[in-house]
Amino acid sequence: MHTLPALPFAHDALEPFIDKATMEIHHDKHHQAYITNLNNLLQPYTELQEMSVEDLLTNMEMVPQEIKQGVMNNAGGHANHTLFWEIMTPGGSKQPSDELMGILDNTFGSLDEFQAKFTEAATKRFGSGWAWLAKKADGTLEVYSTANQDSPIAEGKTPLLGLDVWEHAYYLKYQNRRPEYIEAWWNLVNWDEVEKRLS
Ligand code: MN3
Repeated sequence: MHTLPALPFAHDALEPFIDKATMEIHHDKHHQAYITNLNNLLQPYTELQEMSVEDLLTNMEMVPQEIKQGVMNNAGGHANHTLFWEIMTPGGSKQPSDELMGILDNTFGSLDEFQAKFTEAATKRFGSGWAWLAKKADGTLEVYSTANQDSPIAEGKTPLLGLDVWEHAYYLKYQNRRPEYIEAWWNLVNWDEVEKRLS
C-alpha cells in the first residue's frame, strides 16, 4: 500500500509565499486522495501493489487497460506531489551551485533565461498541469509542461524541478492570479534538492 509521505516542513513554513490553509488542503487532502485512489485501483492486482510509483509509471504496459488511465493519473499525482514538497524549502536555498549554474547557463543561456522559460511554461499551461525542468534520456535538460498529473517519469525523463499549477495549489491565496503565485514560488526553490536529482 502506498502511503502519504510527511511534509519535510510545517504547513505554515512556506508563508507568506504559500499559505498554511493551502498546504493543509493540498498535502493532507489532495495528495492523500491520489494515494487512496491508487491503492483502490491496485486492490485486485497484488503483483502491481509491490511496484513503486516510478516502476508503475515506467512500465504502464503491465497495467491492465481498465485501470490504466486511473493509474496514470493517480500514480502521477503521487509522484508529482512527493517531488513538489521536496523541491521547496522555507525561504528557498540561496542560489544554484556553480556546477548547476554552469549547466543552466550552457542549456538556457543564463539562470534568468531559464527562469523566464520555466515561468512561461507554467503560465501558459492551459487548465491544470505542471511545469518541469527535466533531464532527458540523453542527459540534456528540458523545460516544458504537462497536462493533468502526467509525469515526466512516464516519458523516460527525470524530473528535477516541478511546479504545480492546478488551481488547488494557489486559489485560496492568489485566486485567478497564477502569475503572482509563480513569481512568489521562486522564493521557495530548494536548489540543493534539484542538484541531488541531477546527479
Ligand atoms: Mn496539486
